[in-house]
Amino acid sequence: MPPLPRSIAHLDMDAFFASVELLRYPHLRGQPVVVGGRRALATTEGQEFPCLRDYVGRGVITTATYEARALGVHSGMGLMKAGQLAPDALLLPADFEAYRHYSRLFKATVREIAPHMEDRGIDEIYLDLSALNPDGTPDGARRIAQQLQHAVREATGLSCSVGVAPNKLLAKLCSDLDKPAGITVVTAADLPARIWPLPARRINGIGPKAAARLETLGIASIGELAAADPAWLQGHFGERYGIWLHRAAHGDDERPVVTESEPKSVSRETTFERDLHPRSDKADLSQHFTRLCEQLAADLARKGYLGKTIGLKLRFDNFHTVTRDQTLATPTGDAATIRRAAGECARRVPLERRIRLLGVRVSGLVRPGDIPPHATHTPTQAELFA
Ligand code: TTP
Ligand code: MG
Ligand code: MG
Repeated sequence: MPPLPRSIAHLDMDAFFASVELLRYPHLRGQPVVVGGRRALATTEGQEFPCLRDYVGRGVITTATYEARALGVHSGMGLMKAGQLAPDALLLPADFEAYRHYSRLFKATVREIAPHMEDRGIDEIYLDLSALNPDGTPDGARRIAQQLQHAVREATGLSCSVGVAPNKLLAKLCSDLDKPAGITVVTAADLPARIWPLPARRINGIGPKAAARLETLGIASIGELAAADPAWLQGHFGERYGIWLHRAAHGDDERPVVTESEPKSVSRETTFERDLHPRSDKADLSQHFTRLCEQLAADLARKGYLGKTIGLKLRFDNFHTVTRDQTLATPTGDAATIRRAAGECARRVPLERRIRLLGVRVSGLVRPGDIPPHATHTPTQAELFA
């Protein structure tokens, strides 16, 4: 008998940073509010909060309430541009301390109901509900999702949206379909009717550039992607990404929900605004490369790790991706050491095409205290019995 399909949920908080701000300023509920900018703005006399129309600068929107989104503004949009669309929207500065507090709180609440949880960032998690919903019925999944939403609201005052599906890929896509405060449950049988009509870019892993490239090839919907010949996709997008696209469109994803909180690696990657040429854009590339290593070293320091294996990832303009790695004699957290090792990895890659993505990864992680001070030193008998 084949195993029952898994019941995987993706839970994502609604307009997270803005919703946390509304807990503090409940009288702003129902109004367009955006979070963004570097620092608090001065308010005009008589105003409690600054309005977008008063903003001058290059800041961008971090997030916006659904009332503000209805006016056309969204995360990533310049605040001045947003000010033209929603001049009366209120602008609040970000308070990451508060967001981290509510992030921990909602995750602890969910974990009490569904302990098989994977942390995916400040406002989202995956859950494996298979044990809680042993028959795998959509009704059972919906009941658990409702219970989760209720518990999160009780504990935090915040709303979230939940998608439940046979795997992570579909669950993530579904949690976004009925925001805010939505619950979307799909089974494999629902794929043609509910998933295939959606635009391909809804799939997590198909970014704006890949979506644009698909569109020029005549593929706009997930269904059209599913119908495309996998070999043809591989021809256009490289062997690995091509087959991944084919499988994703068929709702195929076996990745487990990983509960362990200890990371296996720490990585940073960046997709360039325009594809960079390994020779004519060498200086630019090198600068990005160094910055990536510095950010990675800062991530390691913040998380409290050193790592022994330095990995490099390059994706070319034809979407072909290569990785190389190098293992050092001793674990490091040093930006220059990481940069040097990753640079050596780069020399092992034939660089003949423009580069669209550059990534650096450090794995083989250890806590600094776990490294014996003289890892290579073997004590002598005399030392052992001293
Ligand atoms: P998201 O879950 O992407 O967005 P959201 O929670 O604000 O809204 P939605 O209801 O659509 O889920 O991101 C979570 C938080 O991460 C968001 O509140 C602010 C922050 N964020 C950024 O800092 N920059 C960004 O570009 C995005 C998209 C989010
Ligand atoms: Mg969210
Ligand atoms: Mg999110």
